[in-house]
Amino acid sequence: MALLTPEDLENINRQLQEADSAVRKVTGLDIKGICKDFYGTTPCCEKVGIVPVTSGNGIIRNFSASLHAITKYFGFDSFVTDMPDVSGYYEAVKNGAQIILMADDHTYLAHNLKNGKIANNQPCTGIIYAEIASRYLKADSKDVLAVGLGKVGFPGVAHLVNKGFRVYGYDTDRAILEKTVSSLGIILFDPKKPRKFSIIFEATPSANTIPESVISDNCVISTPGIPCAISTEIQEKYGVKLITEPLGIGTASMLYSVL
Ligand code: NAI
Ligand code: PYL
Ligand code: MG
Repeated sequence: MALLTPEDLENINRQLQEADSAVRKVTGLDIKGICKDFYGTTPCCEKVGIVPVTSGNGIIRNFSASLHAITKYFGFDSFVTDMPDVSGYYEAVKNGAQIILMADDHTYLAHNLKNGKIANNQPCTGIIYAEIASRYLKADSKDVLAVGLGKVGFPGVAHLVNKGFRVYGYDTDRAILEKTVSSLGIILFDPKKPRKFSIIFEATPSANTIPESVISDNCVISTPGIPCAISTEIQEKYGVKLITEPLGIGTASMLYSVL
């Protein structure tokens, strides 16, 4: 998994507020409203224990503090444990956590100890960014371009197909592209035969993956991918409504999915 850097997470509250404002402009709802409507759940004083994990590449500076700020932004009572790992897990439970948030280098989970529900950040992120894109109020059709069909992108594309959207998919990995086309019945997008889209969903670890040839004026690009799929210049040139944020939207999706 591509790992976040402390720099990705700086000013997380400002990044969340900007993303929330963009989501409201695109869909008419804020992130909370989307999650509540999509999952049919509402937080009700669940206490969230955030447990730092030292395995693999170790603790990422700003990661736990960002989760603390994110959970508070979405109205949860939360705390970061003093200890990491097993001791931290024990501390979280002993201090009344109902939901555990913790991540190693491969899996970031939310586990509700009361109802047993558990969520993985990758599908939860792909699905919520796809859901936001699918609610674009000014979309000119139900055609979507999806770039990046991996652990985040594939669940998001599956969600769009289930919602009746016509997905044109692209991935630089030919095997992944062909597997997705055959398993989800999406249309293989050929970059040599571009066309414009008003809805674009991107989930890759590469920069500048969306060519100008597919960007229509005032389109929405919903992308959890880090670094960003388009440059600021392109965003301004086409008036792109960009939905992107490094951790909070995906975390909200996880939390609402385990309530
Ligand atoms: P992955 O490696 O499973 O999938 C990425 C896919 O993108 C691969 O299939 C790869 O072949 C494809 N790809 C790479 N460069 C490409 C290009 N230039 N054009 C087209 N396809 C390209 O990675 P995963 O786990 O799906 O994560 C994707 C991105 O989302 C990563 O940058 C990750 O850091 C980020 N992420 C962001 C989150 C958020 O909340 N903002 C949450 C989780 C992941
Ligand atoms: C969940 C993020 C989104 C993108 N990449 C994922 C990532 O960076 N995962 C690693 C998270 C490691 C956290 C570390 C800590 O500080 O507890 N174990
Ligand atoms: Mg996010």
